[in-house]
Amino acid sequence: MKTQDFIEIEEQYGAHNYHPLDVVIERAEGVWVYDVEGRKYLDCLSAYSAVNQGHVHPEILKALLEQAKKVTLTSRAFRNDQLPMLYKELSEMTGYEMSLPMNSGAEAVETAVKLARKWAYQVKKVPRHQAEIIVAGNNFHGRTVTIISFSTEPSYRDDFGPFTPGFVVVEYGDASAVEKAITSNTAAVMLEPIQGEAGVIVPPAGYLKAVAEICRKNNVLFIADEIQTGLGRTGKLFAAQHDGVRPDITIVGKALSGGFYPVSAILADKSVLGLFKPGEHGSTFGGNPLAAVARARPRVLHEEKLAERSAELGEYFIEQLSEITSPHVKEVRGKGLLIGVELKPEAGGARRFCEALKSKGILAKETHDNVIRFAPPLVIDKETIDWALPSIRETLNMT
Ligand code: IF1
Repeated sequence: MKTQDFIEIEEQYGAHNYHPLDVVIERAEGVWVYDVEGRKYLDCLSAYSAVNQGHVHPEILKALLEQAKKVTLTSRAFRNDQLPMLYKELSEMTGYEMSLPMNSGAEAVETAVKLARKWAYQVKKVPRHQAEIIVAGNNFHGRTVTIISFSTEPSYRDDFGPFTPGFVVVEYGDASAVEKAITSNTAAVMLEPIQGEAGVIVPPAGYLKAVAEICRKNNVLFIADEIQTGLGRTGKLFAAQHDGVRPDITIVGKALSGGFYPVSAILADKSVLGLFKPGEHGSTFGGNPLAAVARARPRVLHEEKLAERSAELGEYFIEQLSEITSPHVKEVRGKGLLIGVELKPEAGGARRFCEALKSKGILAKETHDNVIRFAPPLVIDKETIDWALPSIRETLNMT
């Protein structure tokens, strides 16, 4: 079957909850993906930063296959030999005392919301069911009803009410707005260290540090959603580290499993994560032995110095993109290999540029109407970036 055949079947039988580029991928390796007609593309999305270490990484594949032959799912009703080791290795890698594994990023965000509320009632003595969590405008933390209850994007929330109460939205990047929004009922502040979906919005230097200090002074938990920015993507293990901040709760997902299998987790110290008692939270697949792939991922991150690569090659990529003269580009921004090219409103939207890039063998995706996101796997090399630049330059100069 050809590309169009697959598209027609997908359009007929599948819900239309996405508007994907018309490329039908059948295999991938490293930074390259291949469509059903044998065409090769440079992946500049990395499945929204879930494939940081490159597609089908052999070491993670090996871990997955070996485990899949032994046991894939025990549930948490029993114990298994992979979960304790994952807990230990996550603690050693991140410095947090404990973790709680889930599956999707949204589930981990929901877990963090529940934990922050529990901490408010049991530790801070906030009156039960009065806890407030401060979030940022233009946030993206997932698609569950509670999470979209605090989204500011109409298309993510309009037809999905009634909404979960207990959230206060403040302007991103303004620490004083956080301070003004804190009340005696505030349990936590939850932020993306860089807002990915909002268009790779990098906050002012010192913002996260100021928010963390405000939280500390006001006995409020600071929660960082590092599902997209974490695990090397921005040039450090966690993006919050660029501001020298250690959040009370860090949420990870996506690249935690290298894109092989949905594995997410929240990381915290015992004083917070120790509050969950048996039976109060969980999921069928959370912490299953197949999540052992998540044990291979940190090894790869460390062994292949992916965070360092992201910092060095991200700086180069941003520098080269910034030097492109184009009538359409408003701003190039980002950190590490999480890069956004914002186009001027008169450029006619980022989608047509992504379509043009596809025709040149580069897969990038628009976020919000005017931003092209460039986020290739962290295993990309300078030669491949240099290969892509002429096509990107040509595309950014199309009429
Ligand atoms: C979609 C966006 C990116 C995330 C952060 C939690 C989650 C995500 C910071 C939830 C997920 C994905 C979801 C996917 C597209 C993609 C996305 F455009 F939607 F926002 F990356 F920017 N926190 N982001 O980025 O994790 O439950 O998906 O595992 O829903 O369209 P999830």
